[in-house]
Amino acid sequence: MPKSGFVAIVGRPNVGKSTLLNALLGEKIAIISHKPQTTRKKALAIKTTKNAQVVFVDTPGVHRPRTKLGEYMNKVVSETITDVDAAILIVDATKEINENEEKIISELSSKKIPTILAINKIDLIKKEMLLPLIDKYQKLMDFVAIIPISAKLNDNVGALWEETLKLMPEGPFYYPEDQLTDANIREICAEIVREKTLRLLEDEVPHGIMVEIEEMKEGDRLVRIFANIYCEKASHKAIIIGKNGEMLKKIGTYAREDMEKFLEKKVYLELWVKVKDDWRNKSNLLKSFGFEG
Ligand SMILES: Nc1nc2c(ncn2[C@@H]2O[C@H](COP(=O)(O)OP(=O)(O)OP(=O)(O)O)[C@@H](O)[C@H]2O)c(=O)[nH]1
Ligand SMILES: [Mg+2]
Repeated sequence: MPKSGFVAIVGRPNVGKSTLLNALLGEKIAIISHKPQTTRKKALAIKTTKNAQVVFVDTPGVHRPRTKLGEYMNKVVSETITDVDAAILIVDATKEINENEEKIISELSSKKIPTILAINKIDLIKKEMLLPLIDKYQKLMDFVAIIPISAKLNDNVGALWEETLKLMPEGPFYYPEDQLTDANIREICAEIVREKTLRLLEDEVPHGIMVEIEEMKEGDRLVRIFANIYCEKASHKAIIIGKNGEMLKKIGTYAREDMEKFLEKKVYLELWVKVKDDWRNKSNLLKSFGFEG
């Protein structure tokens, strides 16, 4: 009998959840940036071997919300935790534990979710710091295992996979063996554009950005993609476009390069910047962008 199950990847913002997801899969499914609150919706990464299928669920970082979108993001985490066979809690080895982690731990404990603690970014600390760190976390919850990793360098991610497998119940596969994610091509392309804005723009501007693929025309060798970048204010629009359109050009160039790798075809990309006033606080706009509930 094969094994199969769902595993939530949870933690506060910026600890490396999406980086780990990609490392586990060996493919770039989720976008990554050095800014907190990069991930907004849950995303599935499906890893299938001969005898097992594990569906990892990437989640937004748990934080103190300041917008309706933030509230939605936190809710996604709570709902995800309710519905999984196990969880991986990721913490950043260079950071002190804070109230967001305490909140997640109390939720995992009360729902009795078997949880592995992954202490990430160990490439940034001295080896002798590790034992005291493990000791500290051990006192917080009865973790199934504590595994130090570097998601970015793919260090010890294999050990984490082995521990995860041990927690999976017997059962049939949920998805076709060759499926890697539940996200569709349009969603991934929109996320690629958003990733570039997060990497290239400063302060609040990228957090107020939403990307929508308006049209995608696929030919034999070329894919034409037309996308809208929505932002919250006219002043943000000017920043996104940049002097002589240089910023938008940069965003487009980097995004196109990633899309070409992902789609394995040449891409023609056209980006338009539009303003949607304070959309992160407007229920109807959030809904139209797919942030349901
Ligand atoms: N040095 C180091 N950096 C890492 C490691 N893992 C992730 N990072 C970096 O940490 C930053 C955040 O990574 P993400 O994967 O986007 O973090 P996240 O937890 O998904 O963040 P949110 O989606 O905002 O909640 C990026 O700059 C990553 O390159 C690691 O093992 N070592
Ligand atoms: Mg993320």
